[in-house]
Amino acid sequence: MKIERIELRHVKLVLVSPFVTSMGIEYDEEHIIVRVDADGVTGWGESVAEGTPFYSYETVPTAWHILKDFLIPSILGKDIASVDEAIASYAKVRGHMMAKAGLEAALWDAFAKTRGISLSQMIGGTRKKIDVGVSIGIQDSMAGLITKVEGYLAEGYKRIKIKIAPGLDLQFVEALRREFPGMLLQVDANSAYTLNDIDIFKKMDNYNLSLIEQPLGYEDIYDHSKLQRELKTPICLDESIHSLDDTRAAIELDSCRIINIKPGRVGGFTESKLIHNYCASMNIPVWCGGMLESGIGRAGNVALASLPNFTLPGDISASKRYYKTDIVIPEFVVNPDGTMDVPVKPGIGVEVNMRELDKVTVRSVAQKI
Ligand code: OSB
Ligand code: MG
Repeated sequence: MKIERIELRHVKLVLVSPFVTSMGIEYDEEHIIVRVDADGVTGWGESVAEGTPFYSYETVPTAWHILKDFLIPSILGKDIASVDEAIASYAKVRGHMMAKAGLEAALWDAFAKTRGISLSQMIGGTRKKIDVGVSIGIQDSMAGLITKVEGYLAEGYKRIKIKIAPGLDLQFVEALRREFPGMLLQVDANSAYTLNDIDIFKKMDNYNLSLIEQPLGYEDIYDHSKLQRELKTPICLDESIHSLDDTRAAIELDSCRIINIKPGRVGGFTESKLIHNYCASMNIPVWCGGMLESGIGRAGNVALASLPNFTLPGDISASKRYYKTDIVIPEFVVNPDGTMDVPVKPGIGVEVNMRELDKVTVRSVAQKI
């Protein structure tokens, strides 16, 4: 596949409601949309680096720089036979997983379209529908949180995840458990605690949570092993896992018993699959995390979550849970039974809504041969 042109678009999408976490408050989401034109097909990807370096050190400007000055020049004009070949040509770039994942996603889409198969098929997916959950930011009031959860359960979502932060934790878990005794419930701390907070987690251990996501340091693997030892509830790592090697360290140290795979955080679908396969061999369930993606990134997450060891519902929600209008047609919807259909058309399986994409584009740059 001859790589003829690659375009980057810095997009800014306004969230339907602000998203509050231990990292701060987000009103809109800035990402980079990557477009690759090759052999008469167009591939689309989304780099989930955000406007701020609070979840990850990467930001839109750092990812833009790495894409424009290193990753794109390494493949532009080349005739590439596989995604692996593209990855090999920029392998010497260290880190910058979100930048890499955006480009890799566009290449996967282009290759799948060339072969006339869906992205799910292309990466080894086996499911036609995936189970989905929803990630709820920190709410102002308990009543407000309960109303939100009721609404999402009524829409079919199979599990609820709430964000927690010191002082905004046990009371929410306690109230939700009282109100919804049987629902699948999990919490995400985004690294807001230390081992000094162990008593909070020992108390949380009594509420039958499916998992506790990333309670400790954002690069930590060792302290999580000390915490996991004291808990029945599985710890799930998000921020700390950037590769298969991190995954192996975390599983071998028993730092977590579940892994959240975000293709953006680990450099793309290729590394995601390696992590998925390793976890399957170790009986470690995985689920697909989210970064408030537009429909382009969401399509990739849906395809990834169709792999067999994605046995827990992902942070993959309907387009309308995030944005008034998505940039793909059709938008992603949740079925009444809490599943989402895996697109069957070639590549990402949805059309890019160019009018809407133009509206949310802040700046763009294209390189061609
Ligand atoms: O920690 O999983 C996270 C969103 C942005 C950054 C980090 C996280 C999240 C979410 C939202 O939890 C998941 C989604 O619905 O996209
Ligand atoms: Mg998380």
